Amino acid sequence: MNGTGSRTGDAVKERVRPEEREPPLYKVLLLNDDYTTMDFVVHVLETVFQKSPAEAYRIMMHVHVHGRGLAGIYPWEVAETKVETVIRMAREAGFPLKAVAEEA
Ligand code: TYC
Repeated sequence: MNGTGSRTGDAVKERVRPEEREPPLYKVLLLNDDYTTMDFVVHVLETVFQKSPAEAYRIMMHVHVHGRGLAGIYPWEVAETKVETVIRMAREAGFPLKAVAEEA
């Protein structure tokens, strides 16, 4: 054995398979309600989810019409933190806005 075989074996075991190394992703969804103002939802989408004003308005209207809508897709810890941030901001502002994370 000249060593080539064992190197090849290692190369196979350590083959790069990006799709198997990605963390699972989670959708953060905003839910509609009758009390949270449209302006507040747009503000949340701009500040927590880094949406442009036009995109934030579009997502907010989608949630308003369809009941729920996608704010972003993130690894679990980021998604969970964004859900907590949305709910904290909403409660501090006196709104019942809800956000949930679900597997993408
Ligand atoms: N339905 C709310 C209203 O008419 C607006 C709204 C949009 C609330 C999206 C929540 O996630 C939401 N004021």
